[in-house]
Amino acid sequence: MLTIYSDDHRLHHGRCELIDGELKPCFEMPSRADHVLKRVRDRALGEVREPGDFGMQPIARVHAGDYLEFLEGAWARWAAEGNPDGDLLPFTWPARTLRAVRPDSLYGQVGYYSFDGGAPITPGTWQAVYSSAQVALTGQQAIAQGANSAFALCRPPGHHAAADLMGGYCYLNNAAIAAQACLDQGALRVAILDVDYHHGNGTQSIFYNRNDVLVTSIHGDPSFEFPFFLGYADEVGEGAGRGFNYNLPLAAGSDWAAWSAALESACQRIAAYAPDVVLVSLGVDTFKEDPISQFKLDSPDYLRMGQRIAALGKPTLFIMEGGYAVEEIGINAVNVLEGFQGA
Ligand code: OKP
Ligand code: ZN
Repeated sequence: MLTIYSDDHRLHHGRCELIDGELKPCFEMPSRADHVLKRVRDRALGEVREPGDFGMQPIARVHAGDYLEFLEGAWARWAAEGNPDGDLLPFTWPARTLRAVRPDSLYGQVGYYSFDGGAPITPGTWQAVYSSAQVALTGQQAIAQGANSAFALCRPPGHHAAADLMGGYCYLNNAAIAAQACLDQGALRVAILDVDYHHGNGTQSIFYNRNDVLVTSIHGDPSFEFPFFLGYADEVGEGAGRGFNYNLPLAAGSDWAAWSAALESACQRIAAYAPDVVLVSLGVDTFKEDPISQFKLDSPDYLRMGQRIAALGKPTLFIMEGGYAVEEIGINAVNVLEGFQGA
């Protein structure tokens, strides 16, 4: 299987996140991608290729122009205001009773364009997230040119990013950008299977009113887990999109038995949709040792996950999302890919 990877991910390295009342080093760190790449090489999965550059156009098909302008320019504004020593992080949001106006100040705007305090902007964030999107688009191109599968080793991840919102370590929605590119190049139906432990609120929101992208997601029930405010089972899509969003929230402590039953259900929904292509938002933070998650999957389970996805029999693009048990992230992610190939 072809892997697409860019060293540019290293340009994004947030310092801290606030977790349990303490500032801790960001869980979403560069070594995550290093471990996955090393495992791809150790297992001789296939060629590792640099991304091409498809420019801003395919990104702007998904994200709002004002948001992209903000993201690209935010660090320079922060530095010009004399704050180059700390990451730019929001701390005030337009929650209920407030107005979702866009303030003039950078600090106000970073709240306006985010939904949590988990997406720091650093000097290299724009270049890293731009490259991460290009990695996904290069994987999409490989599929469009006839490959049966490809692995976009994206970092930063993307599935929490909405059309004009960052959050949950995500800035540009790599999976949504790739899905839209598939449609723009002639696909009629794209299915997204989000297996990350966290609900892909950004992906859901981007396609919520549409029936040309089926969004399915298996995740920690938002009644106890981040992102808390989206991802419930009664969110089924709206308007033309009604019936084309399928959430499978699971209880804390869910193991492979519970998880694989949800996967079976998601796969049956995807098969009924008869998509031209399947995009997998591949988070492996469902692992039992993940430091921020509460599912109980074990490394061999990821092989079975890949096998079941392969049984859909569709061209499949895997797009890296989460996974924070850094030592095992490579084993678990590549197990999915090897399970897919071996099936
Ligand atoms: C990203 B992905 C409070 C903790 C919030 C955010 C988790 C984001 C996960 N700072 N945790 O879906 O793996
Ligand atoms: Zn996650």
